[in-house]
Amino acid sequence: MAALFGHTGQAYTVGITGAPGAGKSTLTDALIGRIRRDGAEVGVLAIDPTSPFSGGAILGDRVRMQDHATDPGVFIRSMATRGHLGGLALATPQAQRVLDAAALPWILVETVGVGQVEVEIAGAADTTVVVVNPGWGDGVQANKAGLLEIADVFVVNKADRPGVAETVRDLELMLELSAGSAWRPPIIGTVATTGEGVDELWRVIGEHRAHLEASGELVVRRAARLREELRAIVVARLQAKVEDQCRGDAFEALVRRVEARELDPYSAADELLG
Ligand SMILES: Nc1nc2c(ncn2[C@@H]2O[C@H](COP(=O)(O)OP(=O)(O)OP(=O)(O)O)[C@@H](O)[C@H]2O)c(=O)[nH]1
Ligand SMILES: [Mg+2]
Repeated sequence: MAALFGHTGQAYTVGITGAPGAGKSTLTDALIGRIRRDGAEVGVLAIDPTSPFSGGAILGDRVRMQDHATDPGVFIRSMATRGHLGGLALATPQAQRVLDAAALPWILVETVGVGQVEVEIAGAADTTVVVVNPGWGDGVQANKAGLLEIADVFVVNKADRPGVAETVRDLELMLELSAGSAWRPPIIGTVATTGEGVDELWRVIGEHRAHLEASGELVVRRAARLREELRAIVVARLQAKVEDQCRGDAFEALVRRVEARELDPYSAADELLG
């Protein structure tokens, strides 16, 4: 990473997140096709935090993106957590950097938007696309999962199914309530399986990028992400140090002295850290 880092910072990252089965992989596949039509190269990270055994979903991603499997302008990598979510939160930006350093101008990151860590990973993109499906309460679910806050663009995918208008209205209402920023997330209907709406989605992603660049917010966002990442690394290192300190003979000896009431726990901690 030390060798690569100086070569990074050029790629633009688009996060694609939403509930399991919302059509994220199919949509990602359609976006790959759209990007390739412009002749640009693209890297894809499909992150699968849910299943520790994971064959299923990752194989699914491969199958769904196999149109592009032999295209040298497309690099697709699946990553699983093996039950260690925190590790994934640290590993994902590193994986993005490898693709960035390889001079891929676009990086798409697919994550399942459930749970705090996943949403955190999903939000660590330049543009975050939140995918929902038609049907009552889907907007509410996005809100509950914390996806509303990280959304730059909403996609109502599976727009070939009934209930699109209600879902759009639902999302609009919630955006109304949380309004206030300079960018209002647009809501795009798509049918990922046929490619319907994908051109418009791509256009809107471009608009959001232009907005971030013109307003200076892109620089601010990226700086905030680096700050958060550095902080997370420091916390992880300190945590490892703590684990190290709190075992072994010296630690056990202190526990015994506390047990014998020779020492109070605070003084014991001072002694250990000193
Ligand atoms: N009818 C319809 N089906 C769709 C559409 N988009 C995706 N699907 C189907 O929905 C299913 C799930 O699609 P995926 O792309 O795997 O969804 P995902 O969000 O990546 O799923 P996970 O990664 O497992 O969370 C597949 O059977 C797709 O063919 C759509 O626009 N309309
Ligand atoms: Mg998927």
